[in-house]
Amino acid sequence: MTEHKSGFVAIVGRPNVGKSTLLNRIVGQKIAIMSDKAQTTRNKIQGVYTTPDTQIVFIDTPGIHKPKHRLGDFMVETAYSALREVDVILFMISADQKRGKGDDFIIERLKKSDVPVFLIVNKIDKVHPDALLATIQDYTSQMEFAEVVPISATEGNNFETLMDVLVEQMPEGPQYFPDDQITDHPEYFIVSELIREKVLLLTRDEVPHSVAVVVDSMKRNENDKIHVQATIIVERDSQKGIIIGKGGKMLKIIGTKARQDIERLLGDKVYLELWVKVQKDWRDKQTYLKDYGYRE
Ligand code: GDP
Ligand code: K
Ligand code: MG
Repeated sequence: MTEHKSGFVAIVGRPNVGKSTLLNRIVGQKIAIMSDKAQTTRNKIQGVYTTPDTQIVFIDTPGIHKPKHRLGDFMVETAYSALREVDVILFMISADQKRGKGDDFIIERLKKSDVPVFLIVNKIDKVHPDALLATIQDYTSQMEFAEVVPISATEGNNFETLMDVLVEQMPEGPQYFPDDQITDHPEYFIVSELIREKVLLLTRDEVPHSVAVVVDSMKRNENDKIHVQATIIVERDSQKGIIIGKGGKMLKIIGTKARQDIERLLGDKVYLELWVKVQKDWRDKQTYLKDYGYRE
């Protein structure tokens, strides 16, 4: 009889290399938020992969980057504290991008880590095999990797291989989470991320990433729908105006799109009530971070 294996895996890499896409493929459901905008994923999200003899807990870290303000510091801190707790680190790069300062910044930190690092070269569907080889050579000349796995997170190329080598690296250990649990965050968090994603998508560059969404309550109402009340928090009145839109038009679109996603997630009819609130300079107020869900 083989022993049960379990362990923790951190996915690090520059924004937009495909970390959330891979995580979603692994857990098979939309949890981490995908977007073309950088740093959409702020929180430490755990997706859990469970088979009868293995459980792997994934941590999708926020983009590791040089901090610009205190929220940035906090994000970097969270990312690095996560790295010390794991059994394997997946360093993801995009095959169609040259190694840049952001990658070097991460490599310098990974070199100091005792944890085995896998180089995951994503988006191989976008490049010629020769270019892929050159990229791999460039990275492997920078540091030693326990494994190098080229993949396409969207197409699924080499996905099974990646899972096989990951499972191989997992130490003996118990099943931490029940079979059906794919994230340790309450539904509140996922719902707030879905709403935040819609705000960012629909307002494009007019509303900055500092926008936060807090789910105030979720309960079943008399019409047998899940009644969700949530507040969108921005820093300026002008941003509030953009989110609400002329005659409330924009907020209505945000609400409709978010509701459809939440219904898909919960498998239930949803009544979504959205509020918009201005909270000046909240990014620099460390004490507020906890309230907005940035602490574990
Ligand atoms: P993250 O910031 O690292 O979490 O990146 P995301 O998972 O949000 O992906 C950023 C963008 O790259 C999205 O538009 C994805 O659809 C796209 N993407 C991710 N993986 C692949 C891939 O393997 N091939 C291609 N062509 N696009 C990808
Ligand atoms: K992203
Ligand atoms: Mg992401």
